[in-house]
Amino acid sequence: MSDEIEIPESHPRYQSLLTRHRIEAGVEKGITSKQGLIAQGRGEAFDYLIGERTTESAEQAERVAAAHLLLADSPVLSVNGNVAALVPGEIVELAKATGAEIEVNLFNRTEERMEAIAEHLREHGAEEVKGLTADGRIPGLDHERAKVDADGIGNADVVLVPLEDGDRAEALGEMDKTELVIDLNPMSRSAQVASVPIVDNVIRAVPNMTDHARDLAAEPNSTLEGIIEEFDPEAALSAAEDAIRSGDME
Ligand code: PTJ
Repeated sequence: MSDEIEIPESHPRYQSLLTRHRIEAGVEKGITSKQGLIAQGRGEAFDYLIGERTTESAEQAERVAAAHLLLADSPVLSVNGNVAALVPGEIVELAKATGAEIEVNLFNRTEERMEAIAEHLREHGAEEVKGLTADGRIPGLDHERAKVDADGIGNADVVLVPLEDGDRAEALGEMDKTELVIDLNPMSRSAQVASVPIVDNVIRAVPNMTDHARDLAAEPNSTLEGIIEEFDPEAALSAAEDAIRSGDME
């Protein structure tokens, strides 16, 4: 199965069908777990209620997240099986725009999937992919999920964790790292513990963050710090929940 299929862009559910196809192709390639299909279905339901668009508050969170990545000493973008299937090239672009490392970090970790995802990212332009050394540990988690690279997520001050499971998001937060979480469910534990919750589809959020990073790249640190200080994660979560519950398409 190829990564892309012919869907006319005029189709009313174009994005959704393309996304589904990418996830399906990810499973076929041994990149995405079967649980990833279920996670995608849950995400789609929230996206449908949000109106399959980037809300104003998500756009703002994406700008704040870009500012965090630009200011960080050691930023890392964590990639799982869904992210690798949906936005491999876009993650590489974001890493280049912000100077971040890319690390594969899986909920259902197997060596085969780790290798397949690293290879897939390299095919999409990644020069270095971390996660395979696994010489660091996230405290308070069971063995497989806790594995990280000591000089990657282990040492990071800012980590982007798209579609994360709640336990690990919480454990990473307890390591005093600034966590940027992309999750369509504003009520998920990952979104709730994030320094910057981005309630948007990863296929829209990642390229948006890259655009913001490019836009902000020449700004002085004081401007980036100002953007970060103004951000209120509680307000962002409330705005997302309101959009979902009210069905208000703005
Ligand atoms: O590849 P692995 O082994 O690391 O596993 C990855 C999954 C996603 C299967 C694993 O982390 C998992 O089970 O996650 P959860 O607990 O199902 O959480 C996934 C969250 O991401 C849910 O809150 C979904 O609503 C949300 N989500 C799903 N698809 C998208 C999404 N958020 C943004 N964009 C999406 N496309």
